[in-house]
Amino acid sequence: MSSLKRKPLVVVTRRLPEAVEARMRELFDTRLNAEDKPMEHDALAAALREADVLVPTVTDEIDAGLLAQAGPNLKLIANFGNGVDHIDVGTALERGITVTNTPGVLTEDTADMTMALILAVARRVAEGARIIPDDDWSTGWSPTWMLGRRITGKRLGIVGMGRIGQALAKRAKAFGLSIHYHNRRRVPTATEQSLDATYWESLDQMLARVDVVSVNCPHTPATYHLLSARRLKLMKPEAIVVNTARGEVIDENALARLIEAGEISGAGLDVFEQEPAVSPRLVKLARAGKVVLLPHMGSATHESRTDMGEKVIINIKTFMDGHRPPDRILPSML
Ligand code: 8YV
Repeated sequence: MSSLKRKPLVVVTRRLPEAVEARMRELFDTRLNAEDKPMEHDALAAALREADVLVPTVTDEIDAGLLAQAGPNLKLIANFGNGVDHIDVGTALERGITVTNTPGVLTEDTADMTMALILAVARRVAEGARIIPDDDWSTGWSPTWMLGRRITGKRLGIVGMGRIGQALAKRAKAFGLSIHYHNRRRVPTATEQSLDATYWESLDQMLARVDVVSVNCPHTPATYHLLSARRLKLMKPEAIVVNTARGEVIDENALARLIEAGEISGAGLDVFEQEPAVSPRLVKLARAGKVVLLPHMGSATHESRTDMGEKVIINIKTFMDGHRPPDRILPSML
């Protein structure tokens, strides 16, 4: 787009790290959300009507109805976050609105959290961590108490071998897990070799053979309930599932049902189908020590969140200077 004479009006829907907000205020006519309350539908509509640039997060549902209310100035939605499934990107693009995201900078932290969930479920870390504060350790140590499962020597099946999937594979390999993966496209041979990774064209066949399944693919129409009830039933009863991607990729009800029935051993979930609402069945399973539930914390480090903000700024600045922003979402990615 051609450069504006005035500073662009940038509306940020949630509070961002201080350094990011300060820099945005220097560069743009920035409207911040000091209270950090999620913006209601009407407030979002008003922002879309006025702004040159909107900076939303995963907590803002930017659907076709809202986009229809966008004003003529809105030319860029610079999402703070990698996943853009909360934005109707197709409609935005049709209306001439560019959409960008923040890939790459949260890869390592999200992979760390995935590994943490695998360990937490297999070794009962969350359950164990509650025992001393709850004053429940009166009987002391016992040879047969709080036994979990060894992860070394087990098979990990990664669903989605993008940046985060590969970063997880590196970590898991160091923990002695063998790496298996399913992806739309097979990754280059050199990548497979460096990770000792086995490709499974058939997700069904991989699910039946691994001990840990990790979801690391984006949520798109093609991945909605990819782990359906039918597929989850293929898993071994001693296997566990972890998800740090998007809740919608797993049929959450089916997962809860299978864990309740002892047909899947447990799960570690950082994301949910109806965030911030979490199914009471999952909460009950968490209380029973069968699942570990985290409130969408995969990229929650000071470093990731600052770097994500930096990416948002670079995307806005390059766009406003009349160049293609580095992290555009292209129709082929949807
Ligand atoms: C972010 C995420 O915290 O980047 C993503 O896709 O899921 C999270 O790591 C969130 O999306 C920020 O909007």
